Amino acid sequence: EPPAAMAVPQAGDTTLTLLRRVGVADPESLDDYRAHGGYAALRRAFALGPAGVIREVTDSGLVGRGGAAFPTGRKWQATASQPDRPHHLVCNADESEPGTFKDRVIMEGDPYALVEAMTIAAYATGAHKGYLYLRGEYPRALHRMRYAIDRARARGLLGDDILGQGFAFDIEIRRGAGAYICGEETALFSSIEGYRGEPRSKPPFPVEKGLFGKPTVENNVETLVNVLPVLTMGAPAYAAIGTERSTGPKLFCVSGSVGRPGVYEVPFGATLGELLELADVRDGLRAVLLGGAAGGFVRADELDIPLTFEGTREAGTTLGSGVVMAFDDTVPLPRLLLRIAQFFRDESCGQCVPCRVGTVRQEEALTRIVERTGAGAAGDIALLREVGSAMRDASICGLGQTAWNAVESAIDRLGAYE
Ligand code: L3W
Ligand code: SF4
Repeated sequence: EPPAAMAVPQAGDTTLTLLRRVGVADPESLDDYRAHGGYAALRRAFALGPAGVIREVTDSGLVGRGGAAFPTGRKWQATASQPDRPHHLVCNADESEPGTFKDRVIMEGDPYALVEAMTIAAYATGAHKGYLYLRGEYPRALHRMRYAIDRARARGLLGDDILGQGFAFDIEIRRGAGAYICGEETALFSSIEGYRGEPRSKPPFPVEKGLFGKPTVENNVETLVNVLPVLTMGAPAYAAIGTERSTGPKLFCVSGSVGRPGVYEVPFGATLGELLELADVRDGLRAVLLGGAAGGFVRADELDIPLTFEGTREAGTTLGSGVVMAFDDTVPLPRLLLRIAQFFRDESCGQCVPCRVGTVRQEEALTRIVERTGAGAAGDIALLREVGSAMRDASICGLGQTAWNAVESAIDRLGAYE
């Protein structure tokens, strides 16, 4: 059994939308991909024309799945309308948020879907070159994507005249080298351009000045593959899935104290508790980390939170990129928080002071609490709040802005040091 299928406990469920081919179709066979509905979306895209595709994506309500939920149609329209040429397409496959492994499952289990989706995004936004920035620690995904791109090219589905429609597009893979920060969209551009992976200030946004200073659409893997059902079902049918403000299906990466960890597909609006039931949550659940290291903890008595962007925001937490990490009461919370802080200190690019210094101060304070070497937890918690708010307010990019989220939520919602 291929590992991708093992990571998808729902594999074979014919009601799935995004995961329906994973573990079912042979990920190396283009014929199998087509036999399971592949390339119907691209044909519809050519029939609609670029403006028609953007209209359909806008009407579907699709928003970015990397965590920030920016409307995909608006991003595509903003790039398509730039007079500056050339336009570029970048697929952010540098999946590195702790607890996130959904993009990996797509690339390993349904690689042609990403090739087709990138082709549609390029067609809609006027790009002829696409970069797939792939996390360096994903050798199987690299192999599968490289193979799929080569096969698609050999069959006229990439190259100078795709499906005889006169549209030229090709994909180049670039591998990350292990830095979490290169998943930040502008650091990723710097990395491709051959510079250090350091984020740039926004605006200008990538849609205007992105890769090599040119208008660029950058989307996450999961965002792109959602365009396939948008086009095959049509925008109204797609928008009917989920809730009014969070439309479509969503992938969640469930791990920790559960019997069946893996990637799950549920419509937006399912509750946290329903998702954890699917994953066979164990007794003694104490807390759930939502949204990854950059997200926040919720308590075991808050499982009725609806998994939507608006529902998690109202509950004072975040959906992020879809991480659901369950912790039972055997997990030593202070050590877990220290581990998260070490991650951010390690991964800070060091470019701006609040994050470079703040992540070190945060780790030091959490170490003193764990090792009981300070003057008492209360003083260190006060220091953590001060450092945390400086990082949140004054950091250049999301890493520094969110580096204190998990610790803050553990103190305020879980009473981590009481
Ligand atoms: C045009 C405007 N474009 C914003 C674009 C912007 C970007 C997107 C979102 O991610 C998330 C965080 C965590 N005109 C625009 C515009 N845009 N205004 O919209 O932008 P932004 O800046 O809100 O967020 P971001 O920095 O792209 C922050 C999550 O990322 N995170 C980690 C994620 C990890 C993964 C993974 O491992 N797969 O996704 C860490 O913070 O949830 O919400 O494209 O250009 N006026
Ligand atoms: Fe680098 Fe941190 Fe500043 Fe982001 S917030 S630019 S990771 S130092």
